[in-house]
Parts: sequence; C-alpha cells; structure tokens
Amino acid sequence: MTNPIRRLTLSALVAALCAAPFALPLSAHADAPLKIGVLVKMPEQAWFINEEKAATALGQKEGFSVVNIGTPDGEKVLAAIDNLGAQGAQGFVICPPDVRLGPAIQARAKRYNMKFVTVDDQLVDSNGKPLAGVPHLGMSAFKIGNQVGQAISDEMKKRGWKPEEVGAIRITDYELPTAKLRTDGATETLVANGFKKDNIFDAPQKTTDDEGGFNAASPVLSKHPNIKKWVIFALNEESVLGGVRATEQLHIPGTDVIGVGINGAGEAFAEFQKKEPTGFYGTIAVSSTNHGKQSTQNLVDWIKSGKQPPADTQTTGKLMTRENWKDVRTELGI
Ligand code: FCA
Repeated sequence: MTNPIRRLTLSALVAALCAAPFALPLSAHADAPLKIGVLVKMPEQAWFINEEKAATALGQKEGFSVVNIGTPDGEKVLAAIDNLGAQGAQGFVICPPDVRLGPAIQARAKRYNMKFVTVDDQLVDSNGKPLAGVPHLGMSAFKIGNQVGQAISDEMKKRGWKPEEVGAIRITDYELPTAKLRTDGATETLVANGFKKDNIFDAPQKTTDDEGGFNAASPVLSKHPNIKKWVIFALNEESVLGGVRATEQLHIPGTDVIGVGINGAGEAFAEFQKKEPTGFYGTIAVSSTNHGKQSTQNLVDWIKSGKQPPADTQTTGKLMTRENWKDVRTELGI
C-alpha cells in the first residue's frame, strides 16, 4: 500500500514543480504581491466567466493578482488548491462542483494557511449544514424562485391560459441546496396563483447546464403528449433553455411555452436577440459582476485586515425579458 502522507507530499511537490517552476520558496512570499485564486465549477458558463472577469478587473484596479481555475470535480479542486499553495496564493474564492466537498476543501486550504470564501453554492459539513467559518455570498434563492413563479403566472394570465390545460416542467437538482430553494420558491408562487399541483412534473437534471436541462425535460414531454401548453423553470437559465430546446424538438410552438430562468448572463442575451421570440420568456437577472467583485473584495479585505466577512450575504434579482433586457443589463453592470 502507498503511504498516504508520502503520496500527498509528493503530489504537492509535483504540483509545485509543474505549476510554478520559478516560484520562490513559501517563506519568501511574505512580501510578494497578494495573489488569490478564483475556482469555478463550470468555467464555460457565461455566469462564471463574468464572475472571473470581475475578480480579475478588481485585482488590476487594486494591485493583486487573480488566478482563475476551472474545477469541474473534486480532484480538480484539490489539485487547484495545491497549485495555488505552491504559487504562494493567500486565499481563494470558490463555487464548488459539489457542496459536500466542504470538509475536504477546508482541510486542504488549512494545509497552506489559505483563507477562502464561497460564492453561489454554499459548502456544507458532514451533517449537511452550512460549513462554519466560511463566509458565503449567494442569491436570495427562495425569493428569486418566487419571482420566477410570479413572472410565469403573470405571463400565463396575459396569454389567457387556463390552469387545467398547462403543464409545468420543474427541472430539479435537489442535491444543491440553492437549486432546491429556487425551484421550491417558484413552485410556491405558481401554486399560490392557481397553478394545478398535479400538473407539475419533476425533471431531475444531472448537470446544471443546457444539456442537463434538455436531457431532463425531453422524457417529461414525451410522457405527456396530451399537454399542449408548457411552463418551464429551473435553478438557472441554461437549464431552462435546454428545456425550451426540448419543446422545439417536438415542434411545440414558442407561443405555447413560457420558460423563465435565473442568472441574466450571455445565453439569455443571445436568446433575446433572436428575430422571433422563443419559448424562453425571461430570466431573473442577478449581477454576476457584483457576485465576482464582492466575494473577491470580501476575501482580499479578510486577508489584508484579518476582519472576517459576513457569514451569509444574499443578493437580489430583477425580471429581464426581450423588452427590457438591455436596460436591466446596464443597471446591473453585467
Ligand atoms: C449556481 C448555478 C449557476 C448560477 C449560480 C449563481 O451555481 O449553477 O448557474 O445560477 O448558482
């Protein structure tokens, strides 16, 4: 059997050699300019690209450097922390690929004496409770979900849809607490506005992106060919767009679909710029720029002053549609 301690030491050494062959030894970093990492679970998603950009821009303005690393799984997260440690980084902002990595991430950060904060997805401990001592910044998930439900209800009314003829595809990720809160919030408001509970169908997703949304929604649609009008909601607009693409594949007209997402990033903008409206009606936009900037600022202040950031900061959102998306985008600085 390999000695785990020896293996860890070796892997840290290898990471150090590969990542920063010219880096100074750890002890010499005390006076070096501040360096931090930004680790995101889906580096290809517009939301996370914006967050990284905002962190980098803040660093340029305030004189610290930012290393952006895509970390789609647990192994990549731990390797990224080793890499950062070898480079003498003093902390990182992370949106983890799995919130249950909490204790593992905390242990690895401690090894390098690094501070870290979470953004968007809050890490949990072995009991499923928010990881203590790790400041978090994320959406006010349930309330934003309520806004999704309200936007769908308002648009259903505007189109004169009768509740009994409409089905809902609820694209879910119940392993991610913020995702569950968002879809629970949407459900609560829909039902309060008269949506039929029995007409809400769960579509569990494997990944929180377009593909995950498409693959989750398709079987629900094929199971209910008698339902002609659909509303679609999920934790984010990428998943909802996947669901909308699934309705298009079955030739359900866009006028018979009301999809409302969450995020307000690049994909929604592209959709709003299409000549003809699609089934993607709108999205609750939240400022990804602010998420990236504020969480980075919190971390850097903490490193510099020793003052721990607030335990849980919750941000708000605004409905963005084809009609107002440019204004909302400017307003939120996205
Ligand atoms: C989660 C989602 C992202 C974004 C973020 C704020 O991480 O997967 O799309 O909504 O929360």
